[in-house]
Amino acid sequence: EARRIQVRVTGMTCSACSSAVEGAISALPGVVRATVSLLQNKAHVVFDPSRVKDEDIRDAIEDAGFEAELLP
Ligand code: 9UX
Repeated sequence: EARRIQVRVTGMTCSACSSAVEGAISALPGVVRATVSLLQNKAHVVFDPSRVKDEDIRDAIEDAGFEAELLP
């Protein structure tokens, strides 16, 4: 069963930033789809929870150089 989450992402200032975040999330095994809105400072991620955890997604965004907060 796929799960979908939203993540607040701060520190993105241009479309290359949001593309980098999308790429970092998409590179994780188990991620089905990742879309990032620069204007909304938000990522939407669909993933297989048996393969990747929401904390892994947050960590990948932070490793790419941005601040990430999992939204309820
Ligand atoms: Mo362009 Mo976004 O250098 O950091 S990728 S502002």
